[in-house]
Amino acid sequence: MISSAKSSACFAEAKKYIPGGVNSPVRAFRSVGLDPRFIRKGKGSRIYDIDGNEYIDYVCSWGPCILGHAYPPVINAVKEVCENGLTFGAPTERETELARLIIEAVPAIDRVRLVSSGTEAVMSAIRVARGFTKRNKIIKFTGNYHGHSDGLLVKAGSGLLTESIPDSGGVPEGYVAYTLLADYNNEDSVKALFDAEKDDIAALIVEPVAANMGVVPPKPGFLEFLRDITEKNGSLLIFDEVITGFRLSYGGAGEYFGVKPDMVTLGKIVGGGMPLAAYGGRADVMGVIAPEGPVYQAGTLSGNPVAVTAGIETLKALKDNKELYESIDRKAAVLEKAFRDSGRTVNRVGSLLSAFFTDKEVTNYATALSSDTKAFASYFGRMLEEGIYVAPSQFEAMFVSAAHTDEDIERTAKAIQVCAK
Ligand code: KE4
Repeated sequence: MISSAKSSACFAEAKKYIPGGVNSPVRAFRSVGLDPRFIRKGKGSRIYDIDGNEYIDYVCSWGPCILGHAYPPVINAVKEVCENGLTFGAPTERETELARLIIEAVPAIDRVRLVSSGTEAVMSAIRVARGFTKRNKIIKFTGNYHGHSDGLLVKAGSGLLTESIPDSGGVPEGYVAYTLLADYNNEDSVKALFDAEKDDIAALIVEPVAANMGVVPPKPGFLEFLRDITEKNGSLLIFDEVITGFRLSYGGAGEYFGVKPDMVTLGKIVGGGMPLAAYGGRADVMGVIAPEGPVYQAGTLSGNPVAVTAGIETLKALKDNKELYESIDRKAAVLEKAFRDSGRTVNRVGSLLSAFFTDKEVTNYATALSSDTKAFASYFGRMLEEGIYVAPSQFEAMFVSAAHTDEDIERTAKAIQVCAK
């Protein structure tokens, strides 16, 4: 048994001051029945907790750390830019540089706004879609998670699934009246909503690869179907690429699948581990945003120079080393095979994967929910004992980074074959 005495003591102390002892629910390890590990440091593929334990990390801060922890070019650039001050609330040249990098990388983005979190990016994109179309309703999919803005906390994934609170408290009925629910990979469920509401659907938002009910790939043709039905009905298609952006390829899921949405939300990797996210899309759609147009969105730290610097250095590293995508995909395939050889259901797209403790093929919310979360909790605990840190939830993804070595992958595959049976 590896010691977690210091983490447990810190967790008890934290709970005196912070609800649940954490600043984001899924970190609390509640669904796996353990005390969370308090992390002291990360370097490359490793994280180290305050009890001195070392782990191979596949959470990667829920996706941002595609280059591994403390990637030197990012750290050095951030250190340097901090010397000039942290924030001005005024435009800086670096914001334009990052905006240009994003627009060059993501086919669907003609113009982009920088914000501070994925939640803020999605909330803003939804408002822009409503402002542009002058329609009210939004379609989302059960099990998709788009951050914690009120209107989207309806049958959402990620921590809401993990904690079995699919509809958050504190959200008045009226706030979700315009949120319509469809079933992922189920074209008929989408058609039915358009048949019933077509003249008032502003947008359909989708995780092009669902990763908040565990990883659930779009079935062949599903994204093309969504592109077609939204276009036919004058609604906007929004790809929530907070996870898939710069992850599936340098151009994200849009490039990976060859489907061009009207808007894209980005987070995680785009900020290189700092609080930075973005939303963008067609020039005409983005033209409604204040001060050019009537749709308001603002932020004290939007485009913060330090966060923007981390984002620029991260995207430059990815842009100059695109072969890393093939490498991390190949490494993830080794883990996928280890899970399959252990009898697990596995979904993988690129370097994103999830193993499920169910005999069903996991293609949507209902089949994801058929997973045995107690069996997952036992697997999680055994992996932690092996020094492998995966997400403390059946309904999250495993992320492979460029820092994971072949030895890391081999050791992890061996641990999977012991722990995931
Ligand atoms: P943030 O507000 O957490 O930066 O991003 C919200 C968000 C939006 N869209 C997608 C597809 C997302 O996955 C997320 C956030 N992802 C979760 C993990 N699956 C963040 C982890 C957490 O909540 O602590």
